[in-house]
Amino acid sequence: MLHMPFEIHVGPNVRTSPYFDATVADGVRAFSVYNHMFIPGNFGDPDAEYDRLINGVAMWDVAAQRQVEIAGPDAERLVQAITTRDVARAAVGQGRYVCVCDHDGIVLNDPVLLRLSAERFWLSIADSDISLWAKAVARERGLDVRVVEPDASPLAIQGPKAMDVARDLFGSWVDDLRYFGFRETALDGIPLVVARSGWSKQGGVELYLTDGSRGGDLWARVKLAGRPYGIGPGAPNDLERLESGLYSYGADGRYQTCPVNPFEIGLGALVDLDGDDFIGRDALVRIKAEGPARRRTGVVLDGPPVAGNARPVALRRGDDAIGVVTEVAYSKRLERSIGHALVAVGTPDDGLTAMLDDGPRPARLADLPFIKTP
Ligand code: THG
Repeated sequence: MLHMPFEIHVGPNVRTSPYFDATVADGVRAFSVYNHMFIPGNFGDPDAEYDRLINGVAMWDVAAQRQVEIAGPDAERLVQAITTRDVARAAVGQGRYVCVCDHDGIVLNDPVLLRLSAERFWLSIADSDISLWAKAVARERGLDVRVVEPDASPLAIQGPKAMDVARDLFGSWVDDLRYFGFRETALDGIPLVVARSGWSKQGGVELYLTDGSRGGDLWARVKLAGRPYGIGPGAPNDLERLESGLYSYGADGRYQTCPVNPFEIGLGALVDLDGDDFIGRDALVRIKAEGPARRRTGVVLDGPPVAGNARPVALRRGDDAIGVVTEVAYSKRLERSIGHALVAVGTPDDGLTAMLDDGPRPARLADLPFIKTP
């Protein structure tokens, strides 16, 4: 990991999750901050945490994936206005991966959209303040909706044995959920929403706890059900997501520091240009017609295993800056250092140099994903 000769000061302005005490009791060793909330970063054993995700089952406090609830007679109109998907086609009980873009087509967030009823939606957001955007658009357009942060806190169960745990907890109906499908239910009187989703390509569910006072109870219940399968605590895994090609809002783009549009990061399929109007549509029509100038790609780095990076670094070809390497990690499965990069379209695949903090590294581009999961 990165050498950090300092601590990060945190105080009461950073919010805690309903699972916070449980994760501390289970040995969390590092937190990050996401949506102004602590999110576990690791539990001190990166190899074991990665191994559980790839070969077993892991449980993650991802309550910092906050929900923006949009409810009321004009809910569908507001969700349509602020997402790139054709929301009329979103069914109750079926989630969808969506983009929220600004008027220039820049990605502000890449949430999971859940339609809880005809007039009630959740946007399960990545790390940016979408409730502000949603509230402002609603009021400026005179829409009859409420935009609130509900008491809803996801706990992810991920890995090849995750569905075994979910089945033991809820019953065999969980196997019938389609990807991003969900259902409201309860577990020992703990109210929650079970969804077939999670920020890995290893499969599993997310439990959206809807009574924040029961976080410790739910954590304990999942831990108990997972014991026969060797469950252990973990966190969204940067190495796995790099291998699997998942987009990370914040790492691979952020509207303030590294503005990107959906077409250049490989999320063009989330843009429904044939459906109803939405904010950013005109810009995205133009960008699609012109062809994006950059593209997100994999990158392989030569030399000893990389330590990880604290910030994006330049990617060069000779003296030309041709892009940025957004995140790197060493993959034991691939026996190489890999990363994601944003590069100018037309850049040759090899003869590149990644300007890592500890020195330049020879690099070449590679297709995403590095590892496909069936
Ligand atoms: N779960 C929930 N909320 C979230 C995330 C999550 N909010 C923040 C962040 N993650 C949102 N971003 C993503 C990014 C990728 C995926 C889900 C949420 C994902 N992608 C698959 C892929 O790219 O292969 C499937 C995409 C698809 O089928 O359209 O799962 O994880 N609750």
